[in-house]
Amino acid sequence: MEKNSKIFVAGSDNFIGSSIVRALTRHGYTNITGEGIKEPDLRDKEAVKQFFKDTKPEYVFSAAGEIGGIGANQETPAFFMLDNLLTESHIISEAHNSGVKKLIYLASSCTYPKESNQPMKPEYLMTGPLEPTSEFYATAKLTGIKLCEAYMQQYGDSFHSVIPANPFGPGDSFDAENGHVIGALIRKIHTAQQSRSDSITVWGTGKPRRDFIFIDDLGDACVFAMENYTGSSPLNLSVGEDVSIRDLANILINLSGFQGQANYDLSKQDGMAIKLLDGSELKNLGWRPSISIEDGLDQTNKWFVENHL
Ligand code: GFB
Repeated sequence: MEKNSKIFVAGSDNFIGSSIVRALTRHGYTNITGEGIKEPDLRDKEAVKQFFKDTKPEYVFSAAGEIGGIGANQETPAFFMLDNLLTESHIISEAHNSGVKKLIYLASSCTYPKESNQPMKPEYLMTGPLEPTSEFYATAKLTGIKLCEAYMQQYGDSFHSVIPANPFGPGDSFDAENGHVIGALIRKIHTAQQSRSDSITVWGTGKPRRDFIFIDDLGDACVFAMENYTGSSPLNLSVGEDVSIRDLANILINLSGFQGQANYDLSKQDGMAIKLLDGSELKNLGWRPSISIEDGLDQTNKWFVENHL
């Protein structure tokens, strides 16, 4: 990819897509097309077709599709599944039809089986049933991985999938009901502080372990994958470290100075017991994160205080 190559980030307005746009800019790429309001309605096949015909991007990141936390995935599974199926199939097929040189498809760690061995390696995909709380979204994301492989097999297209760890950071959703755990807990802690409540509610047992990646490191890793990855199986984008939800809640409580306690709501689902991605291939290729998870959580908490309170 040259610094003036024409690049399309599908989903440039969302949490992950916007981090890819920022990373491209940091790395000196100057020719990003279809950004923000110039992006076509990705659920509309004809609009996507016309966009590719008109703009002819050379490189594409497919980061579109609705995302949400464990609660939102259970509330609106059809919405998540359909939005992701439509957007990814339109982007990937039109990227092929217009002769895109390389495409990076953003999948999700929930594509791994519920009872997967840990840390999770790409060869474990499709070796067992999915986690029920996210199986519909995960099925759409698995389809995207397989669609890239199918184009690679049938036409020799350079369409590659990446599987990110759970992203967090400034710009995330901080919705207490629909966001992912870090955004939701930061919101709950500050709401409790404001209302002088002495506790917050954390869903589930606190025992699940998750592998988190700071959003700007994820954007950077996506650009790195576009520049360096040529493999046919998905590439995990992970630092390769996990933390329990209980420890995470305690870190966030300490960061905010909240004096109350965490109560665990056992009527809420835990989801997968552990999701830890094997990050060795990314490391062997030479990628390193720029920030520790602790510093990333501190930045995220500060960003929330400055932008949402
Ligand atoms: O972040 P989260 O929704 O993602 O939840 P998943 C992670 C863990 O935190 C789960 C617990 O064990 C939750 O039960 N948790 C505790 C909370 N309190 C809260 C809270 O207030 N809000 C939330 N959201 N969680 C999602 C999938 O699963 O991961 C998506 O549903 C996607 O499809 C995403 O793949 C990356 O890792 O459990």
